Amino acid sequence: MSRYLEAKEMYAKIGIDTDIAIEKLMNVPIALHCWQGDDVRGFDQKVDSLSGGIQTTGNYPGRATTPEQLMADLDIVLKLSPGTKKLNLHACYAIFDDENGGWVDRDKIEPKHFKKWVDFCKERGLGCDFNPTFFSHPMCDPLTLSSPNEKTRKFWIDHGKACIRISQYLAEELGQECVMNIWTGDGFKDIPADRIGPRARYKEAIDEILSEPFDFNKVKPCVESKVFGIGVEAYTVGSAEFSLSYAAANKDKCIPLMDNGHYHPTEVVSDKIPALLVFFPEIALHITRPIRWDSDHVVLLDDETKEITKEIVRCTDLDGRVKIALDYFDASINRISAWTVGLRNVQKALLIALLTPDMTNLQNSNNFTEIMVRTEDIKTMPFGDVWAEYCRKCDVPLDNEWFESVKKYENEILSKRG
Ligand code: RNT
Ligand code: ZN
Repeated sequence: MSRYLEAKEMYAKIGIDTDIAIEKLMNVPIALHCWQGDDVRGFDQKVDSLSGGIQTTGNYPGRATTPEQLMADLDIVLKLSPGTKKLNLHACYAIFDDENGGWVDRDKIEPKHFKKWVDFCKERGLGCDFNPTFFSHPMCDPLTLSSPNEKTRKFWIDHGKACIRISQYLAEELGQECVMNIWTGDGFKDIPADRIGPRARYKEAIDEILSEPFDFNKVKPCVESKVFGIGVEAYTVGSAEFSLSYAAANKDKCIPLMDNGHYHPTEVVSDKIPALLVFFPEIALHITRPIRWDSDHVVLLDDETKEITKEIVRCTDLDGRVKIALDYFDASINRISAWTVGLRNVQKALLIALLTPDMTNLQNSNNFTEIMVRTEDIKTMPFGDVWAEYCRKCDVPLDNEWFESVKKYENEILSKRG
């Protein structure tokens, strides 16, 4: 008997149908963040180093510097990763060329600047999420949507509105919803004299952006909170309370987004998921790995990642109410491996969750001993055999079978990039 069939029998004994789990996982879209491929630089500005509260560290060779290179790199990741993928683009990845009139600033970008990305997605059957880029730009003063300077605010509000139109275009062209995430690094390095002014302006600015017409069934604007960033240690305008309150007060046009790198180190997003789902029909996630702070390390198959996916599965049965996206950027290692490891790990964690029996009844009858015993026993079940079967069904390489091809690509292509 094959290892998969043996594993299937073992899982059947604890009430799990592995075929159903595999089938379910295949259809869960996970948004792949284009920005791991070029250290969050994009193509619209000359970026020497990032600004606006985020930072990439490392200087590994082979970063993509053109849309063609980034697309080629993404293609490798797509081939090496099982399941349903979406692309996740930032506005700074607009493609300007002679055919579409050349460069324009961020307040003037249009759907046509993303036509090549639409073609890329169409050819691969992908949906696409989108993000306005409120950082690494001369119009950060350093604030954006919360700036006291009207000209600055208007520029960034116009950028946000342009992004709503582009998101609507992406959703319509690709026939899938487009999650459009609003994150800014607005904040202060030291204790502010005025904490409420920036937040009041931020609220008004997001109101204005969301007054741009869009279909909420197709475009899902989000507000992402943050606790602090490099250079803005003392105060973040879009704090957790601000962002959650904004989303709660604007449920007809906005959903909350939690990035698990954006909380105090002992807080866990896994526990926040069910809390939010009691109040919000839909929520969005950025899955990352914080080490001590929002360090955006590659997602590993660690306990909190598994706890996050367990909650997604328990609370929603993967019905799409939780929008799953990756958000990390490690510039110190091979970027294709970084992308692939993180994406495969989120898939693995979801599969583990699908292979875990629902023990709600045990909890409701106060059988806490049995919950502990069963939870620990599951850890030695033959998960790897089901994962291997999932990879085979998705026609992607198994663990231990893909890294050689990335090394080859590095030798032949990445190492030759200037
Ligand atoms: C930054 C936020 C934000 C960005 C991306 C590039 O701390 O997590 O989501 O990482 O938009
Ligand atoms: Zn994020």
